[in-house]
Amino acid sequence: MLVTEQTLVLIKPDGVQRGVIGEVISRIERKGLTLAALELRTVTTEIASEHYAEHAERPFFGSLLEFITSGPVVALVVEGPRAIAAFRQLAGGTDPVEKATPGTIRGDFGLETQFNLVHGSDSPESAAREIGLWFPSLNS
Ligand code: RTP
Ligand code: MG
Repeated sequence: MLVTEQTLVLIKPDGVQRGVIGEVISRIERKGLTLAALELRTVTTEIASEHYAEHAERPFFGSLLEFITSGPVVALVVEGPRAIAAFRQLAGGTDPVEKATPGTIRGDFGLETQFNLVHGSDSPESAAREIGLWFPSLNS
């Protein structure tokens, strides 16, 4: 049996506006992953910049923060064996056309890199940091 992992998933403002909350959660559940936390929340610029701190020097950082804070997101802690890689597989590559393949969330619903619908932690270290940031009261 593989060790259970947790990963931080966001349904970004475009995903909420597009009405795919149910679709994304359904895909997570169909994969066999479970939900350990779920909240609809409009994020502050402070939390958003901490969340995406690794991109602080990138040219798209300003527009990324503007986008992520532009409306409510759904934040989830998703759990299961290899949950981090499993959700990245469900999401597909960052660019919804060039990288994500059909059958993935981004490949099925996205057109532009910035508006790629979902976020998923990319490593155990990122997952621990992001879960602590979004759900400080959660014991994991
Ligand atoms: P995420 O962190 O949101 O799960 O996405 P990711 O790992 O697949 O991609 P990452 O390189 O971490 O980029 C974070 C988010 O920034 C936006 N982005 N825009 N305009 C651009 O060239 C560009 N590149 C990245 C996307 O929203 C991406 O998901
Ligand atoms: Mg990333």
